[in-house]
Amino acid sequence: MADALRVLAFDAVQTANSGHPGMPMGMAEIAVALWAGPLKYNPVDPGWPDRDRFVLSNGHGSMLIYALLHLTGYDLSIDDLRQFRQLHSRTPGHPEVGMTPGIETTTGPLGQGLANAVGMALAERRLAGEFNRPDHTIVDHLTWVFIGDGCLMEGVSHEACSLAGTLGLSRLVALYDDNQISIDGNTEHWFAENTVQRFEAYGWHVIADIDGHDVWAVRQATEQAALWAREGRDGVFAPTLIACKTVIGKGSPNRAGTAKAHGEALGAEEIELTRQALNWPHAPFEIPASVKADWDARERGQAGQAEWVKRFKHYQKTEPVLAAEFDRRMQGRLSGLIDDAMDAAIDHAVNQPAKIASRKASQLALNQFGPRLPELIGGSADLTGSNLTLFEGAGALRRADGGQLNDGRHINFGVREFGMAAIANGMALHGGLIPYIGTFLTFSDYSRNAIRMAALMKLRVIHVFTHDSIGLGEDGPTHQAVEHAASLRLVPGLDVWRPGDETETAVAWQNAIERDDGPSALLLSRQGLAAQTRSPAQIEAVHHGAYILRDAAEAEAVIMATGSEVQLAMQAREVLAEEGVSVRIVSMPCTSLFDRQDVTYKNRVLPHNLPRIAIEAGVTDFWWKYGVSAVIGVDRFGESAPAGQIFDLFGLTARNLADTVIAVLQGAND
Ligand SMILES: Cc1ncc(C[n+]2csc(CCOP(=O)(O)OP(=O)(O)O)c2C)c(N)n1
Ligand SMILES: [Mg+2]
Repeated sequence: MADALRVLAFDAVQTANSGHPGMPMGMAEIAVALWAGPLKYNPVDPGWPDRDRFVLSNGHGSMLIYALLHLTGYDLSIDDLRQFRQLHSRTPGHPEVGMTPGIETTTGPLGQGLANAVGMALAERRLAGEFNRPDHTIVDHLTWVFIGDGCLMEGVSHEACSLAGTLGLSRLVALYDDNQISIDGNTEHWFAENTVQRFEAYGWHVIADIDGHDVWAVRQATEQAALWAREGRDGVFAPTLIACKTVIGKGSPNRAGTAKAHGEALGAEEIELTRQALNWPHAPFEIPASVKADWDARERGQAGQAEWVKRFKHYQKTEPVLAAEFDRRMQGRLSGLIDDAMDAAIDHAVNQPAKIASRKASQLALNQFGPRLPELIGGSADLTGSNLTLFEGAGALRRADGGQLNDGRHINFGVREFGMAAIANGMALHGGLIPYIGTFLTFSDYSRNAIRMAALMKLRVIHVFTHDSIGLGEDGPTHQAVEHAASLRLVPGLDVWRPGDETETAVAWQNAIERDDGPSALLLSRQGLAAQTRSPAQIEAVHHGAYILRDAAEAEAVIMATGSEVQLAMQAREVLAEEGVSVRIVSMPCTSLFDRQDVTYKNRVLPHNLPRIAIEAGVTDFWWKYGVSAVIGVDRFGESAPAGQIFDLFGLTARNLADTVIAVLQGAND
């Protein structure tokens, strides 16, 4: 069975003349042990809720999972494998969720799949706590993840595995491909720590020194881990690492054990030698019927799922409300309560207008959304009191007895921004939860690639980024975001919100929650922002991403502003009015959403015949795409000082904005 995986992998890589044969060849027996062993899956229905989750964190070995999916009976044909790495094929270079049935997460950026798996295991326990009842265990699965040396070298593996150990996520099992090879060669020169002791220090269970080419040995280890997952090991509930000694490219006489096996086609000659060594006489992409029959997991999968369906039907009878709620949650549908939450949030903003920071406004909105939407689960990277991510009644999520989690809905992620973001992706991928996570905007760089992955995977993950500009003041340039709003807006599919007051913040939250095809980032101020008044129609218009906040009958120019600069624009408007100049104020809390509006709306908000002046406390480059005549912003790092002084220093004042408008108008009239 293992050789079928090997051969499919090196033949597909050879056909594409690109890809990674070494890892699939080295992990073939481990894959057999798990996929023909304790892994719970149904090729006929890849999405059934209580399947085990399987993550290939060392995603360069994508041919391993494609071969597995094909052989076990998923809807992935041999022709799909022939198309490996070709345009629009279902077998892209690295596994991509949504492209291929059975792929649970997009992997390739090393280490993140492992962190995703931690998020999946966390989601499983959270949902088990919510939905399981005595005698009704409907959430009861494991998360298995393959990892390589690269995953373990990446810092994110430390962040995620440390937290997984602390939370005692026993249903997480990692299988480590310990082949001592990465691209540059033998890892002894750059990766020499004791991995077993490292994971023991995290509080994991470790099964060490397994011969990764001995299917029986690996099978025993996986079954042991599955037992510990549910019953604990001497009363201790912890994730398990199974460290398997392997040989990269195993089976290839001349490439095995060398870095050359990692990412190069074997070549016709070596393939011939490998076929001989494996005693595999069949042509490329030809799998003997007996081997296929051994691999076919459809019957077993159907039976496993049927057993769960029976249990679920019973649950539906005795717990009909919970069962319906479980269905709703796993399908990612929102309940009507979101409208009540929104109405309450807007009511508060409109009827009790106050100068508050948008981070505070965010918490007020969360206080409405959180209690009504049980799928919302939040957290912060050790900045809970600053990010204001804790809503009333949320409680802190903690490990509980017997491998359970308590019912807390706020996660203290610790100072682990990247891990937090990748874990949140895993929670969203698992289904049943909408994760939101917080840190300072400037540290979005730490989580950056996980944000990108969320956008690539179209995941509903909400990033709460507070302290969004020089407006945070005395903490100085290390903490003051300057380029971050603009640079996050460059990520395709990420909606970046920079709301200007409580009303816009509530709308931002609603959009982020309702959006089911991508992540959102909410950029929020530390400092208080004046509340603006709006008509009901204007409140509706916030949902367009940009709208006319104040108009003038004979407007001569448009001022475009976001976030904390909306209030400055409004002040400048008054200054200009006194000097006989009328301007329109356009608030642009979410530029990408505005960009998606129809052309008529866009032209109405930003008519071509009026000059545009933009103001935002960040780099100015972004704004030129809107055909502006001038931008006031911050094109260098900030300063450590009280916020007001820094705003003055950079000319982010109503006076300077008014003067700039006048200068633009004079220039236009010259
Ligand atoms: C974050 C990240 N950095 C770099 C790479 C490029 N890369 C792909 S595989 C690899 C080496 C991985 O070594 P290992 O996990 O031991 O894989 P093996 O060669 O054993 O298959 C590197 C550096 C990547 N995919 N992701
Ligand atoms: Mg390796």
